[in-house]
Amino acid sequence: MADSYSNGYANGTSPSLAQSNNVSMPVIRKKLAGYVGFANLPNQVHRKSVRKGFQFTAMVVGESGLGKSTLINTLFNTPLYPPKEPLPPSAERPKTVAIESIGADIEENGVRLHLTVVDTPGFGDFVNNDESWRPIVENIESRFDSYLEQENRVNRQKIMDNRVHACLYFIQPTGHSLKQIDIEFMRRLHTRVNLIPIIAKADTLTDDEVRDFKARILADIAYHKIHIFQAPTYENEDEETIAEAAEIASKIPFAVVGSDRLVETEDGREVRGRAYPWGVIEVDNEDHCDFVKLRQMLVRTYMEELREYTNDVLYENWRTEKLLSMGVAQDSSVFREINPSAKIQEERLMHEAKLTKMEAEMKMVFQQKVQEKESKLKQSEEELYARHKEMKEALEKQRSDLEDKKRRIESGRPLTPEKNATKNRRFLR
Ligand SMILES: Nc1nc2c(ncn2[C@@H]2O[C@H](COP(=O)(O)OP(=O)(O)OP(=O)(O)O)[C@@H](O)[C@H]2O)c(=O)[nH]1
Ligand SMILES: [Mg+2]
Repeated sequence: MADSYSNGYANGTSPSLAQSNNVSMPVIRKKLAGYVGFANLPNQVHRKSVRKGFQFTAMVVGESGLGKSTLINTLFNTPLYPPKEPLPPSAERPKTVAIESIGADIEENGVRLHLTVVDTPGFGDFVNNDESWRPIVENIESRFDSYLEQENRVNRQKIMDNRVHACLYFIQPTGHSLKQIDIEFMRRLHTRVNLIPIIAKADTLTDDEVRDFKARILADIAYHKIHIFQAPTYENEDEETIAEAAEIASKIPFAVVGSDRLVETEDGREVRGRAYPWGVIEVDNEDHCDFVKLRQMLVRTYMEELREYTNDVLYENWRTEKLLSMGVAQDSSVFREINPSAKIQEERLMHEAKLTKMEAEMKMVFQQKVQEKESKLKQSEEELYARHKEMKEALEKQRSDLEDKKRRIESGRPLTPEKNATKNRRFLR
């Protein structure tokens, strides 16, 4: 142990080599000779996040009376929603989907959670429900907007995360299959929020009905290519965690029963549940409904995953779309992961290409100059040659004239033979 530590590089890799070649650098596993202290990092993170507290925003969507408020009260074991006074039949009912949000600070074993529940009463309650999804999409996007605006501020210290991290969609326990409004809603929302489908008031269906209903819902969801939140699994995870994720996944869509009242069972226990003449349905009993699994997914095991997926995928996609629609182009090369050795190689190739180009340009300029010089020389040579020929011809002519003269003088003929010839001819006549 001490050896490998003092030697420094257990596999004999020298530091300079390791640094210069850091891309393919092998991971060096070493044992520590003594206490360093970073094993305490998770505790530091734990302490810090406990001090800061957590923020979580859940949205509930579904027709009126499906038990949304009751389930939220049951989930967080807090009476967030007081019992509702039923409206008299003559009362004016709202014409649109109203969106209300309630915030509450709850604490469990010293861990604080700031919970916001966004309720959407009125969804699906109208004669024409075609556009019911629209105010909900707008609400989700306006929360993204406000987050983006905070991110763009100079001071980004205190960002309030009001984005919706999960949307519980309540399906009416008809026992048939999804209704058009359910499909439309999920199709519009699945790219903006983590959808968690729920079969409301599952106590109104028998076990077989629940099983068949679930299968039909899942088939509809798959057919319409709707993405619902799935518990993620990672490599190297222990069997227990993988089994837990599979167990949760197998319960989707969760068939739940909500109740914030305590009732007494036949065997004298006090439980949260609903009492019927034939017995008690216990909310927290896994044999009775999927409430426990839903709570596990939403709160106990995957709250952080829901927040992470909202931030890293849903919000990021929305942000990209928004910026693109505003005409801000993204330089994808900036976001590409940079491999240093590939970068060096790329720069070297670029440099070489630049040199070759310069060389070719210089060669071309040189050739051009040579060609110009050559054609100039040729031109002056031709001119010289032409002058020379001219002069030669002139001299030749002079010489022949002189020789002619000489011959005539020698033969005693007059110098202007033409004139004499005409005279002679006249004389002969
Ligand atoms: N059988 C049964 N009844 C339930 C369940 N959950 C709630 N209820 C009852 O259904 C009624 C409506 O419950 P709420 O929680 O007010 O329903 P809601 O979806 O919030 O209704 P709106 O706020 O009007 O949209 C109440 O009388 C509840 O007691 C359940 O799981 N099973
Ligand atoms: Mg309600």
